[in-house]
Amino acid sequence: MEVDKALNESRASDATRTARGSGIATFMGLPHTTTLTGVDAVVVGVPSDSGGTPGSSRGPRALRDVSALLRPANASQGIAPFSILNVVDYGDLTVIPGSLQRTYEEIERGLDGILAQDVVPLLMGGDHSITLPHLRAVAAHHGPVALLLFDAHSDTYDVYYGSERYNSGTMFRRAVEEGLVDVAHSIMVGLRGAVYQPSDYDDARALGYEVLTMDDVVALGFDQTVDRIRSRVGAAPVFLSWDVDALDPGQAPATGTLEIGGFSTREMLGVIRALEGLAYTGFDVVEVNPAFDGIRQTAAAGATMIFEFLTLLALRRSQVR
Ligand SMILES: [Mn+2]
Repeated sequence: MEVDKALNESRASDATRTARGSGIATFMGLPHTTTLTGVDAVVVGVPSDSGGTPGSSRGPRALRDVSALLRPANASQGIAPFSILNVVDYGDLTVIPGSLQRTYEEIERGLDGILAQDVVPLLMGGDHSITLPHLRAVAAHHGPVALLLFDAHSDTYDVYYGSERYNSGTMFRRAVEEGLVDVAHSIMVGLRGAVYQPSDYDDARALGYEVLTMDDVVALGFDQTVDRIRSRVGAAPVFLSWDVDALDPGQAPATGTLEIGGFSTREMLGVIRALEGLAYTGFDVVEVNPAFDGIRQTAAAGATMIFEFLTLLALRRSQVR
């Protein structure tokens, strides 16, 4: 469908035309609407911390606020994503503080309406537990998807506190049990830090995931890391989940779990940009916790990732057309 790309681009944030940071804080100044005719992708907030780290519910507002610093074109990738894609800020999905199950129902319902119109959702969390209903909604429309996870943690534990099956540490086990992910094409990247048992990563592998710990990434180098990801995912529809704790806490300190020895922002940009051409069906950026974000560097990293993900979508769209 032809859309008025020039109009869309002119409405994205551009400080040569409108003072930076002026107006209501939508993501990158994109129009806020829930009318999706002609829309290719939406940025949507999920201000929930009912599944994990208190304070991450403030993530969407922080990401929108700092996104005023982003300019609309990507020189590294040689593309102006908003000249290819019609993107809007959909606002926030409904969440029910204290009720993760009702929050999940709302997220699934909200995303179903978006996906039914062939629109790619980019979610701003929120704690990482929101990824399970996101995967449910995406799998309902696309079938099981390859999970591409950047995270310090596998989040494949079975239960916490004896019987708690749904939280920000279990969703990638639940996703396998529910048949939401195509594990044969799924890969987890950047795992590190102290674990509960030495065999924790083997538990993730036993579920079928390929696991590249941060030690593996360093041993392989970034080019080979990208090769491993690309060969694992292949042509499968892919869901990219990006926990900000994949970054080193020295550069992204505002998150619930500080695991030293992570990706630098520079390294992460290189890896993400090299992952163009994959068949992306959904993205999320989770676990930004603004209360700890001294100079907004963590939110800036998260917002920039959303921009890079939009760029990946635009590149893919320009290749497929
Ligand atoms: Mn994590």
